[in-house]
Amino acid sequence: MMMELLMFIGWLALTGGDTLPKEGALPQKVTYVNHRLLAVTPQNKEQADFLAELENSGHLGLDVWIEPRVNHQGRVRVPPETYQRFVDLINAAGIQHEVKHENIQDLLDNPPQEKSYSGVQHYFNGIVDHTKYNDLTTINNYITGFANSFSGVSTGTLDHTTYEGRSTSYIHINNPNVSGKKRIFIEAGIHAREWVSPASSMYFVDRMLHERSIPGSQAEFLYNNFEWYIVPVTNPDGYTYTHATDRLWRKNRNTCSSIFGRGVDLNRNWDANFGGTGSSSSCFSDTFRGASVFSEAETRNIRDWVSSIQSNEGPISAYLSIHSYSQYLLVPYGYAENTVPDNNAEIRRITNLAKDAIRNLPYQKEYVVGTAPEILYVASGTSSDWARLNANIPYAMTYEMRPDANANSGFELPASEIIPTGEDLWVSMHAIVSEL
Ligand code: 0X9
Ligand code: ZN
Repeated sequence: MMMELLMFIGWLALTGGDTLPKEGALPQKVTYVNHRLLAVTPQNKEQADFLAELENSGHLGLDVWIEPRVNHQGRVRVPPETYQRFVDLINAAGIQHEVKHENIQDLLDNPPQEKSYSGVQHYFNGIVDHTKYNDLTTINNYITGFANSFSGVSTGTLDHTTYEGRSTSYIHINNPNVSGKKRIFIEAGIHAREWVSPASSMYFVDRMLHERSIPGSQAEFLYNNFEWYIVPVTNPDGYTYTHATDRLWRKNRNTCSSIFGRGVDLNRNWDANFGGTGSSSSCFSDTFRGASVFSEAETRNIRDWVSSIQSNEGPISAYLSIHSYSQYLLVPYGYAENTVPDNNAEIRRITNLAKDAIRNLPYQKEYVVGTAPEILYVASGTSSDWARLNANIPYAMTYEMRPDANANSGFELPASEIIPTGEDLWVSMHAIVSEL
């Protein structure tokens, strides 16, 4: 309680209370004027632990975009109010830093432009406008549009409505002329600010449906040999909030028992070492795990759909959770170091083929393969761990899409990179399912 009180006071100091909606007024947009993006590089375990402590305490309002690891540059957003304090603390601890952005609001107002990908064939032919980040209503309309325009597609909404009363749309693609297909589950948009996740999964669906009639195409192969279960926006409240109010919001919008704290990290709420390392019990934290396992409508939605598919239709062969950013392909498990499933070797073999497929595109992007503790951090209660551990799905993996971990644009990936990132997803998914 003392900790929560301290965090609350810290939070008031940071926001000045100005993000609270005034009665009768629309909530103001959260701004990031003079928030800096710092590259921070710990050189030993003590320094890395010190940074993690500063982050987890919540006192300085730090927002970690890339976790600082020993001899690896992390990326941390620091509010102006706590900047000097933070710099003093890390200087005293001997930790190096470099300012990468002086004013993150500038980055959000003027998203970076793409370098030109001349000579590369982009996919523009479908229903969806892939040249911008569409809002929830537009995405949901596209999803309904798929079912209206194509045979073998059914769409609908999942059972549980969210805290703010929204429904969650799904897409089920099932070629009625082929039986015995393997089942693939794609969960995207569980983290609100990771906009390229819903966008690249919509590209994937659009491309499969529009190219499946081309004889010998990859789309034809994907449609004829697999049954697809796809949730493009798993966190509709959070996604809406990032469009309307706060571009950098990560969690859902549930309230907590503590005053003013808001939001559960939906990728800490699953039954996979729930409550363990790499998740927080404080609602003020960006990794708040929630009051109890599966406390949230959004995680129950996926759990219940997966279990109804597995009991009524048959086993699911692969579960893919799509995030951004840092260009990682994270194999199980994330909840502890040196802990892998019995088919670890097979999962890694397949995932390395996915990595190669992405590198062989004209963009030649490098994605790093490993478990979360190996290349990122320990994270308990995540969806893909649950899929492998608890739902017994043989192949489970978490994608971190573009940009790479050193990019200073972070979640503001230029919209012109939606299609290239969608192609990363397309070729890697093709490589994965071909091996199942
Ligand atoms: O922390 C997370 O939830 C993921 N990273 S993100 O920057 N998109 O928030 C990583 C989750 C890793 N989980 C597993 N490998 N299971
Ligand atoms: Zn994420």
